[in-house]
Amino acid sequence: MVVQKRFVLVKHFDGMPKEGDLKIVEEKLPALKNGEILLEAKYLTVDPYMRPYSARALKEGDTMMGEQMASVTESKNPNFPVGTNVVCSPGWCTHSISDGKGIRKLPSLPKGLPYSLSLGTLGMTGMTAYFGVKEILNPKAGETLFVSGAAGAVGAVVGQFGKILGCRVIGSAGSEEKVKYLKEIGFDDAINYKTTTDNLDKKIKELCPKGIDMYFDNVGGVMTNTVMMNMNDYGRIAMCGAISGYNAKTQPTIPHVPIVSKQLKIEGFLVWRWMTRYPEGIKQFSQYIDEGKLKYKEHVTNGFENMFKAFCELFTGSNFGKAIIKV
Ligand code: NAP
Ligand code: FER
Repeated sequence: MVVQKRFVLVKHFDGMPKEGDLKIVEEKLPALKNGEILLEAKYLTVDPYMRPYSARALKEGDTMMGEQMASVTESKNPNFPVGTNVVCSPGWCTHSISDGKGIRKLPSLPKGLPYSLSLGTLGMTGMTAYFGVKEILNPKAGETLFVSGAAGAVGAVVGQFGKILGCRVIGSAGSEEKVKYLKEIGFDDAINYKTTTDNLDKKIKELCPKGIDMYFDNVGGVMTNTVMMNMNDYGRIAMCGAISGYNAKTQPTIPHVPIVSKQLKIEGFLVWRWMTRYPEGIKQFSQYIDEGKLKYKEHVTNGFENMFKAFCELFTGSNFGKAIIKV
């Protein structure tokens, strides 16, 4: 008999997620029926989308949603023998029972790369960078790309991919340590937005002397308004996320003037649009990692019980790299 631990939404988030919004529930799982498998989580992921998405997709009492990398520990389904490694979405739980539908089998990864990468650079966040850059921005060599949230799971990959494609890449992030890291992984320059408040516009102009052709937006808010003011005519914006507003009670207004006067093209997107094309992006990024062209950084929290703490850290910038929970 296996005991499942899971995080349940006690109360919808109001402002910053806080203690008491979630609780851990323990429950014995039933014996497997024919066609079913028992999955044991090895790595789980916390992602910013869980904050806005929970508001519209979950009821109080539901299990928090999300992906995990898991192994099959018992099987009554010949397609998933014991030991099969998978990515699945049973939510924030240690064990789950599945009939195998909607589960992605993982190939063995080269050169001892951690399986947690299937939740990051070789998973949802990496594919956000891959398809967001390739399909929405479609960069040309020599163009200037600005990335906000640049030291995060998506942003760091966007910037490195932009460099591989021959762009000038400038990022913004929330600490000196993150700025230093961005330059180490190949960004041409980076801005610490927490210390560049009054002179953000001046700093952007200094680092982007030819203006900004493409903006990959992860944060929204003041950063986005200021970047928009510095875009070239017909600039393209991939609107990926707006974490600065996820806990806010009111939403900022759209800066109409630069959008109209610079004739910007803004496209929002969800990575799930390209779910069936993940193998293409994973193949390309695995190759870049193998060639040393793409670096990855993970922020690993040990212990399932600490998952909510890891989630809250996303909104203070305490994570430095893809936030992963190792069970
Ligand atoms: P992440 O960047 O690894 O972690 C979140 C980071 O956001 C923090 O480390 C923090 O970095 C920054 N942040 C937090 N509050 C902020 C604020 N008020 N202003 C500016 N920055 C703030 O997370 P991620 O997984 O890569 O996600 C980044 C963005 O992409 C999010 O907006 C997310 O919703 C979006 N996303 C969209 C899709 C899609 O399909 N459209 C898929 C995945 C992710 P600092 O230290 O730099 O502040
Ligand atoms: C994200 C922010 C919001 C994201 C998804 C959403 C996949 C929204 C999804 C929805 O409402 O369907 O970072 O990443």
